[in-house]
Parts: sequence; C-alpha cells; structure tokens
Amino acid sequence: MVQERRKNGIMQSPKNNISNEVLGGLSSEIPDLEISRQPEDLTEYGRDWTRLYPPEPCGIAFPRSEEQILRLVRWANSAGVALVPSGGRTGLSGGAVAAKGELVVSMARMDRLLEFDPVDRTLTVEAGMITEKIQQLAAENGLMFPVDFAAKGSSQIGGNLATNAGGVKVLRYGLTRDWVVGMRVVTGAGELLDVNRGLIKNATGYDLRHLFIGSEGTLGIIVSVTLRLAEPPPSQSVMVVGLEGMDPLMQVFDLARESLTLSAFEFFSDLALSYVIAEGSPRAPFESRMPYYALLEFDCVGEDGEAAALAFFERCLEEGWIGDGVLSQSEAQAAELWSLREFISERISAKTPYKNDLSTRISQVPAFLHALEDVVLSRYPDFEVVWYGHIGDGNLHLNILKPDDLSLAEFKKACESVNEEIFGVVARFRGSVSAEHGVGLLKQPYLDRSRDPHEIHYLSGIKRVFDPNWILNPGKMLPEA
Ligand code: 2HG
Ligand code: ZN
Repeated sequence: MVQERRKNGIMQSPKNNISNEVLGGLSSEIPDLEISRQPEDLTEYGRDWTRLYPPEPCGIAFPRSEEQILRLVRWANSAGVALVPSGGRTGLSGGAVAAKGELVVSMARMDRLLEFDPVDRTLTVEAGMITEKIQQLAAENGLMFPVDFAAKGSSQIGGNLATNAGGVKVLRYGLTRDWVVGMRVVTGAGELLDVNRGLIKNATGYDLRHLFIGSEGTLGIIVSVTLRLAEPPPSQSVMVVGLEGMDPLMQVFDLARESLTLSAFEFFSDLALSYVIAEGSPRAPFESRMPYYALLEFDCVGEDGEAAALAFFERCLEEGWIGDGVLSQSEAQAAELWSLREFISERISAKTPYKNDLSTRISQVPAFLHALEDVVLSRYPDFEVVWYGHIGDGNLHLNILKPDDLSLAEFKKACESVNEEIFGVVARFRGSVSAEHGVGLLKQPYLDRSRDPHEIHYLSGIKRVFDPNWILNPGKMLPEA
C-alpha cells in the first residue's frame, strides 16, 4: 500500500487507497472510461460553489456515452461505490460535493447537440451542455430558452434539471421543470429510462420526468434532455429604482404588474450594491444611495412602451414609494443595470457567505421580510447581512458574510445557531428553506422544516425504488441510509 502511494506520488487517505484497488476494477470493467486522480481535479471536481466542505473524492470519471454511464452505475452497485453526479458545480447547497471518498461522475465530456426540431420547437442535448450554449442555439434558430441566471456561463443543463433551476425570469417563464419535455436517465439501479419522449400530452400515469427534475442526483444520472423553446419576447427595457424601505417594494411590484408586462422583478440591498460597485465596474445606477433597490425588466416597444414606463415611474415617485430611478436607453445600459443584480453572488463570494435561500407566497412577502429583518437585527448585530432575491417569486437570498477575524468553523456555528429562528419564521409563513438552490448537504438537516414526516417517508421510499443500494449522492437531500 505504501509502495502504491509512492508510485502514484499522491498523498492519499486509507479510504482512498481502498478505492484505488476498487477503481482498478472499474478500469478493467470499462477500459476506455477516462478517470482522473490528479490532485487538482480531485479538488476542482469534488466541490461546488459552497466552499464549506473540503472536497475528498476518490476519483473523477468522465464518461463519454450513455453506454459508459450505464456500465459505470452497474459496476458501482456491485462494488458498493457511492457516485456523485456532477455538472457545472455552480450549486450553492453542496449537492455536487464529494466529501466522503465518493467517485464523481462528471458530465463535462457529454455536451453534444443531438437534435433541433423546428416543427416541435425542441432542442435535444446531452446533459453536460452549458446553459448559455443552449440559449445561443435557441437564439440561432429564432427561438429562446428562457431559463436564465448569473451562473449560466458555467452551469450545465443536467444540473439545471437536477436542481430545477429558477433564476431571474421565473416570474414570466417559470422554472426549468416547465421546459422539459423529455429526458434519458440512468437510474441508480442501473436501468436506462427514456422518459416522455418529447410529448406535450402524455396522460399515461405518473410523470417520472418530474421526479427526476429537482432530485439532486439522488435517483438517477440524467444523460440527455429534450427542451421546449419559447418565442422571444418583444424588445425589453430595464429600470432600477431606489426604495426607502421594504414596505414600498410590494406597492411598486403591484403597480408594475398592473401597468407593465414584466419579465423580471428583482430586489437588492444597498450593502449588496456596495460590494458590486466596489471594483469600479459596474457603476451605481444613480447618484443618490437608497437602502433598497428593485430591478424591473419588461416589454417596451416604441414610444408607447416608453410612455407607459415613464408614467409608471412618475406614479411611484408621486406616491413616495421610490426616491430615484433609471430607465435603460440601450442594450448596453440594460446589461450594465442587470449586472448590478447578477454580480452580487460572485462579488460577495470572497466573504464565504452563509447562504439562506428562503421563500413564501408572494402575498406574504412584506410580513415575511419584516419578520426576518427582526431576527437578523437582533441575532446578527455584528455580521454584515446582504439581502437580495427574486422578490417577484417570493424568493429571498439572505447571505451572512464571514468577518475576517472569525474562523470558518466558528462562523458556521454562529450562523447555524440562528437557523432555528430563521426557519421558525419560514415555518410560520409556510415557506421553504430552499427556494431554488436545492437541499444538498447544507439544508439537509432542515428538510423537515419544509416537508412533514409523511412526505419525507415517501421521499425515502421513492429513493429506494430508483436507487435500492443508495449509491447515488448518499447523504444529499435525504439523510444517509
Ligand atoms: C442569484 O439569484 C443566485 O443570484 C445566487 O441564486 C444566490 O448567492 C446567492 O445566494
Ligand atoms: Zn437566485
């Protein structure tokens, strides 16, 4: 064993040495399967954007075909090796983290376009295709893939399905779930399913599509996907307005829904803005600084569109709901305004934020925000708390930033001690402890705050049906078997 360690030149834990032998068996079983044990790959592919869990995978497999995935999953069942299905690893709940010697199954080599069908208006692609590439392919064909979020340049469509990704256009276009008409999946039991086959109508019993969507790689490995594409909207404008407090937020939202055709209604606090503009680009939207900001994107065609936008803006000013604002005059300006919102997550990442991704029904948002604000002010007086989110969907991102002088462990403990109260508020408002980021490892201990014991019992039962040996992403979403 010692010799083997020296031979590989990698310092490995005993667990990984055991896996060394086992992995040798995998190479004999599937000789052309690419497997990496390079330290930099183990680090990179063993983690996602959470950064709270040290990566420790035993290896990274890069399958290139459905057949290889099928054989890999069958081998994992017989060898008793846990697999972590892995996309672009942009997740924020640790769903793609391999911290316990698992074998990561990266979909990076499976990113081909399989078919575009202009009549069905569908795109069939392998699961490793980057989200932005799908948007481009749709646009090249005069159509649109409307699921959109800041991580689109790195995230993969398989991961989008596995987490039922939301993002900034849910208000108008819904979630990833709404655009999936077919998928091919290798179940944890090692069977290939061809689910729904591109059909719009298919009333033949349980729709398995919707079990795999949002299952966080715990039921199967998604191999390829058929997506419906949308008609692009008319030309869009972006407006950013400054708000004195949280109360006017919903009044502005109500009026905007009534008088404009909204594609997005986003929200962020001044602290979020400070982090985004700290490096000089993008710039603040206007001179005055306000405690909160809302970003609206909406249809704006010609002079009539512009007039409606200005009338909306003036009414908000007259009512005293907003203190300032700006309306984009070009696509470049619209993009710069969008970056004020979309860059937040990346610009605060150096502060190792502890993330909460909470939701309630839209009608409950104002009271929900106040109740959370009370907890935050009384329990985190020393921490910087950054508020932002998709307020038009009732979804709030609450990021607590780590002070430089606190260790990661101390910081995590301090945040977790407040979770009881945060999740108490969520429970009171019948909300969710994970609106769009998934449960993964981070929210696993809190699953019972959003799902009752009967539901969790059924979820575990479903897991057992598709993954009887519990080899797919064990410990994520559901507790370890
Ligand atoms: C966003 O809305 C993403 O920008 C990331 O969902 C949220 O970093 C976060 O908490
Ligand atoms: Zn978000």
